[in-house]
Amino acid sequence: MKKWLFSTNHKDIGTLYFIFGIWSGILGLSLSLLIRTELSIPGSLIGNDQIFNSIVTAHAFIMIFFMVMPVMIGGFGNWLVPLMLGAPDMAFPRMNNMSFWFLPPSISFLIFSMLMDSGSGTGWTIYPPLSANISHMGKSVDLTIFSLHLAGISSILGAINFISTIMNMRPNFMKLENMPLFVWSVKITAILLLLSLPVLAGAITMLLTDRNLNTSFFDPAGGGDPILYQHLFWFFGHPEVYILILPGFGMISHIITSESMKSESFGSLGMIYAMLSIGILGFIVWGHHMFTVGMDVDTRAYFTSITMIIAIPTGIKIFSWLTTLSGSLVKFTPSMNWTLGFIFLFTLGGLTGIILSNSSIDITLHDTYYVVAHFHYVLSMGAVFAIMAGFIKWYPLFTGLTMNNLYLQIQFISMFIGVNLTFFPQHFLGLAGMPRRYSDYPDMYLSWNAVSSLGSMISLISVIYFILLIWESFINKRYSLFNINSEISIEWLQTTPPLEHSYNELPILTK
Ligand code: HAS
Ligand code: CU
Repeated sequence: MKKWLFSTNHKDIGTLYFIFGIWSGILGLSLSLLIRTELSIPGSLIGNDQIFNSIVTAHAFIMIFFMVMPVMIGGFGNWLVPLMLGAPDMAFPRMNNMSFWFLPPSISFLIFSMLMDSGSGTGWTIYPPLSANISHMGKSVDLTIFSLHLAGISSILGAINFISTIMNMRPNFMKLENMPLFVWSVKITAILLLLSLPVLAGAITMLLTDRNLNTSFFDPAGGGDPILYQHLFWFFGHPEVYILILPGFGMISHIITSESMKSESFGSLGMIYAMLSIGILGFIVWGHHMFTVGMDVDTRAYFTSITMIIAIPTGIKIFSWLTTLSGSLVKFTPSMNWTLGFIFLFTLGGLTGIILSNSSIDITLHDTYYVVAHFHYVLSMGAVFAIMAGFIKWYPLFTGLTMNNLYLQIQFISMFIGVNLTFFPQHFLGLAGMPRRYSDYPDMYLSWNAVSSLGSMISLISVIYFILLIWESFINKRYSLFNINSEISIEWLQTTPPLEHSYNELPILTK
């Protein structure tokens, strides 16, 4: 057995998370292409709506829990937080390894749930009564629930580890307001995880007992209420969307500051308060996902207003990034391309969020492709662009190698075109009333769906190209001269555990 699989070293574990996240990302991407192929023209390709819905469900779960979260928090968090703090490792190194190893069984359960019985065609929200026995008999939904339990345990352990590390392993001279913004972003993310995941765990456990032990928490026939599930789910679900983006915010701050050759981000204290406000407000806006359940008008007014307030701290972040950039000579390096793309497209996605937060507008837009367009702008072009920016920026640190800049430029342009072609037309489809989670549509929606599916093919080619670029950097062995701290070499990946190198040995230079 390879020793590094059970390593307690934060960099090894970070690398494990990256490998896992890339693997899941490819799986999630494959599922998305099945979705886009089914929807490329009217009529049926897969020939079964339940299978289509299972694919949509698995796509969402895999991208959220097994791609974005492991890469951002597990990969970047593990690699960078101890280094930025000057700490020797995470506070609980063995628990860190355990956090990782909860994920492979968890994703296995999810994949089995897709393959067994008739699959979980519930959507990632698993709303009862659709997810109850009456509509989903068999074991699929139970397996999905177990999968979430395991992923949840993994994240809670990780969150405890990050909070402990950041609070206890800082050097004495590093005051909280001087702590790097990425470390702040991970700390706030970890607190969000710690407070929101147990609520999800409670909700899905109640669903599990409703399904298997004859309870009726969500079943009106026994005095329960399906709306209760929605409240519990979204009390987790909304903080979750900020969990997916906050570490990205942190990375973007570092990249902008370093690429514009400044010593500090504009208004770093303001950035900290902005992230804190986003984190706190994120817990009290969940009702904007439930405007159509029949809320009274005062509650709708409350959720609309409080949701809109989040635009203020988010605007503070956007404008602070732009101010940091201002006055510097902007060089279009690959990680800068992704960063500028992030700022532009995340803002676009944020603005459609503000439109959706109007309860009366949301009554017509809820469950349409407008919502799908909104969240893919903030996720596929927000979270994923931040991941790409960070991955390229710190690639020499992670691997000791450099990627080819020209190829990366081509890859950025093709991906930028691909994702925009995929998701921009979905605004029009949504405004025209096309509902989400259906495998077929009337002919009037054909043109924009065809464009969207074409875009997804371009993104696919671009992602394959990116994987080839990683491979290319490995076979051409372009060792990085700039990152003397990087301990990983190809030889290390094959044999030597990293702790045997010391910082002074410069293993990558002496090869
Ligand atoms: Fe969202 C649904 C509202 C941010 C992810 N969101 C989703 C779903 C996901 C998701 C995954 O209120 C679907 C869940 C599902 O499966 O059903 N979202 C917002 C708002 C923000 C927001 C107000 N979302 C995110 C982020 C995500 C994410 C970040 C993940 C990374 N979202 C909604 C609503 C729904 C929703 C409704 C439910 C829809 C439905 O019917 O189901 C904000 O955090 C965005 C703030 C950012 C900006 C841009 C930068 C700010 C500037 C300052 C000036 C702007 C001003 C606004 C003053 C606003 C530049 C002016 C307004 C104009 C229109 C011009
Ligand atoms: Cu929300």
